Formats: sequence, structure tokens, C-alpha cells
Amino acid sequence: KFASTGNETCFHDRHIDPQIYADLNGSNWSIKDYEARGGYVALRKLLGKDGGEGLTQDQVIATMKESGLRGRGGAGFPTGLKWSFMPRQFPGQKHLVCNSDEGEPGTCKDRDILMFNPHIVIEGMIIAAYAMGISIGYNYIHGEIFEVYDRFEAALEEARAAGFLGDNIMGSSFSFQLHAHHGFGAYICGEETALLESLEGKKGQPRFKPPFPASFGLYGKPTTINNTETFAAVPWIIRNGGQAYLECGKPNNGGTKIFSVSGDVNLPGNYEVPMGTPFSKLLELAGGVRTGRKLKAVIPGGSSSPVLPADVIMECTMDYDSISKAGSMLGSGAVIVMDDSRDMVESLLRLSYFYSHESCGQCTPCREGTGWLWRVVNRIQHGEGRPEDIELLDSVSVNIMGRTICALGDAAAMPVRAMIKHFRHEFEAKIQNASKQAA
Ligand code: L3W
Ligand code: SF4
Repeated sequence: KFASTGNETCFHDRHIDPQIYADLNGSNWSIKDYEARGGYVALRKLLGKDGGEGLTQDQVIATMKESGLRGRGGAGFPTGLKWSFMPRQFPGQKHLVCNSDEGEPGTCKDRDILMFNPHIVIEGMIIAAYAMGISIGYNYIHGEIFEVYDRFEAALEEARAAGFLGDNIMGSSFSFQLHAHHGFGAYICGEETALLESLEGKKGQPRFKPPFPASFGLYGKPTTINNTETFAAVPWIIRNGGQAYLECGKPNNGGTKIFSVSGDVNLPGNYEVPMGTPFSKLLELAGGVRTGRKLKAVIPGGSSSPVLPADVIMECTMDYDSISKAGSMLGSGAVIVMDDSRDMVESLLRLSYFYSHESCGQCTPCREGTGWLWRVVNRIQHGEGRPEDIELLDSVSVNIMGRTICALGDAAAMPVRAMIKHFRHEFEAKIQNASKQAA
């Protein structure tokens, strides 16, 4: 059994090589090709058109709950449950938002979905809007990917022309307007409330939660936000049923997931595999560790997730439960593979700089702490480390965690603690070397 996000030519348990990219730059993304692959069949089923049975809002939400689909943006929150938070009877405008502000280091899946299969996201959003009684939606697309934004706009035009978007969709009483919005490239705008601020035309800074967007979202109105890959899974689920999707993965971890495998592998790329696939199998699909080298460590879920040493990750399966039991997070599914030539202090320096640079500056522990972490790692890496620096890094990390408005603070601190926990000897060696040189 294998569920696909629908793009059989693209994400089917195999590497996307440059030739496939070249082919897909042709017309495979268009509405004609999408419909030839079974696209918009779920919408017809939903609206009771062309022999479809017609589904109620409750039936759609029940199917989503049954599927076990969990948010693919990083937190893994159950999608059906999130949809059930949306108030049915609300006297004002409700909103649906797709979070395509993909900026997590290592993550590159959403841009490929939008580039090569944009209609699957559009169809997923239409179904979500129907289920929650929403008439306006936005797709917030990361600012640095211009061709992806253009592609999505082109797909929206096709969907409108086909009568799948707009007033009285396919002659029904259901209307839904969907718009694309281009961000400006700030990582923090991927945090859902910063995204909403940015969409409202303000500085993209996270809000305090609660209230969650489900009750106070865009323009202060109830809003449901899901990740691009989450919406992309919806048409298959509606076509084939929640149980079928659940069975593709494992209990509590339904369906398939796209993993962006990067770093020291022979065939880096996006791979869609069933949840619960052994890490070793994913590594094999990605061509194995760079020829002649051995696996040292893996960051399993994007740069915010703690690093795991080779012996730990080799025992894991790729799903939320297994990775969190091992002490990390599945996150957005960006698998960064490091071989035995990697210098862990240098790797941490890159990560620390990223978080320090991307902090929005609202909370003191994050604004000051991320810069502090970066400066301490920087001096260790450049031969000026002090004997107390390892304890200092730990103490700064502990004082950031849980004391900030959004998860960026934790995301900056957790990798530091994990690197020290698993590779302390590399930090100590550099510090001892610095002490010897000073003497
Ligand atoms: C109503 C409640 N809604 C939770 C909703 C909430 C959100 C979702 C999950 O962070 C993580 C972060 C990054 N009533 C609710 C409720 N919700 N309780 O459920 O919420 P939360 O707070 O657990 O997570 P989040 O703020 O969405 C996301 C991590 O993902 N991450 C980042 C990935 C980055 C990308 C990217 O660049 N594309 O995906 C990777 O690990 O650190 O921990 O919708 O409103 N009681
Ligand atoms: Fe901004 Fe950092 Fe505070 Fe998040 S944790 S709101 S990024 S300062």
C-alpha cells in the first residue's frame, strides 16, 4: 500500500534527478495533467458532482481524523482535530491559510510540491475550506522563491477558469476565493502568528499564544493554518478514505511523508516514503553516505531538531514517535546527514549564526541569548575557547528554553545542548588546544 500526494511522476519513493526536474518544467504541473492523474476527483466527490456521492462537513472532518494525518510543518498537530476547532457558526469572516513559508535549514519539500504539483495544494485547500465553512484563503509563499510563486499564480488562474475556485464552485452553493501572497524571506514568518502579522501588512513578529489562530487569527478572526504538504495529502485521503491513509503509515503516524535528504549522501533530494520507514532504508534511497565515508550523525527534522549520533538514528524509524523517543523531533522532515569528516563545532557555528541572524528581537532571552551562543561557539571554533565555555553554552541554552514568545528560542538552544551531549569531546579538544597555545 502506498499513498501518494498525487504526483506519481515526482514523489514516489525515489530520488528526483535533474532529468525529471527538466521534464516537469514542461506542462506536467498543469490542470490537464493533474486531472489525468485523478486530480479534482476528490472535489467532485465532495460536492456530489459527476457521480460523486457528496460529503457533509462533519463527514470530511471525521475522515481527516480517521486518517491520522498530522501537520507536516514541524509540530505534527493532528489535522482533523485542528479543523474541528474552527467555529461553524461565526458572524464574521473566517480565513484559511497555507503556510508555504518554508525556511527551515535543510527543508525543501514545499517548494517542490508547489512547483511540480500546485493543483494538489489548491484542491486540498478547497476541501478544507468546504469542511470548515470558509470562503477566503491565502497561500503565503516564501519570499526567495520567485518561480514557485509564479507557478502557483498560474495554477490559480487555471483553477478559476475551470470553475474550481470562485463563486458557486461547480454550480454548488459553496464559494471559495484563494489568493497567493509572496513573503519577503524572513525565517520567522514561517511561525504561524508572525505569518499572520506579515499577511496583515505588519512586521512579521510572533504573537503570544494562546489565543491560537483557531480563535484569533488573521485580522483577529478565526483562522486555520496548515502546511503545504498537509494540504497536499488531503485530496488522496478524501478519494481513498481515512483508514486507507492511516494504514499507509503506522498507528498515530498515518500516511506518507516527504523527507528532504541533504548533506553527505550520494543522491540528495526529496523522497516520499510511508511513515515508519526505517532510517536505514531512507539512507539507502538517498544513495547511502558519500562514497568512502562513514555515517557520523544526522539532524533528523530540520536544523531545529537535536542531532542524533549514527548508532541512535540507525535504530530509528522515520515517524514522530520513534524520533522523539530517540531524543529529537521529526519536525519538517529535513534529514541532514553528516559523515565522519564533519567538524561538529563548525556545524554548530553555522546553525548558531542562522538563529542569531533570524531572531526577530522581541524577547530578550532569544535576542541576546542566540547572539551569545553564536559568539561563544565562534571563539571555540577559532582557537579562543575558554575552559568554562561548555558550561556557559549549556547555561545560556537552559535560560533561553521555555522563556520566549515563540519556538525559535528553543530551536536555537536545543541543537546546542544536543551537540554538547553527543560530541562534547570535540568541543573539549578545541578548548584544550586553545589553552595549550595560550600557555
Ligand atoms: C488551538 C490549541 N490550536 C496547538 C495549533 C497551533 C499550531 C499547531 C501546532 O511550531 C514547530 C516548532 C518548530 N487550540 C492548540 C492549537 N494548536 N494547540 O497546533 O502548534 P505548536 O505550538 O505545537 O507548534 P508551531 O508553533 O506550529 C512548529 C518546528 O516546528 N520546526 C520548524 C519547521 C519549519 C518549517 C519550515 O520552514 N517550513 O516547517 C521544525 O522542527 O521549531 O517547534 O497551528 O496553532 N489548544
Ligand atoms: Fe522573536 Fe525569538 Fe521571541 Fe520568537 S523567541 S518572538 S524569534 S525574539
